[in-house]
Amino acid sequence: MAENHVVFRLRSSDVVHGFSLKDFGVFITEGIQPGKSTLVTFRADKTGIFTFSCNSICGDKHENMQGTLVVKA
Ligand SMILES: [Cu+2]
Repeated sequence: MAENHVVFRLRSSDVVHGFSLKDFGVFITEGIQPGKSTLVTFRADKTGIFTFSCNSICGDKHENMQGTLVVKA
């Protein structure tokens, strides 16, 4: 397995959420169902600071559901 192969296991404890990491072409379209794990894999083939966010309308705080992924060499 290559060093830059990344696996995220995404889970929700309340409602259906989404996940988007557009810089690496990652888009969860079927939603992250509560109580289930959704695996996301991608190759972190570039370094930098990248934004990920929820791409499923999940409630009042949906717009705040984002974070940063830091990929270092
Ligand atoms: Cu959301």
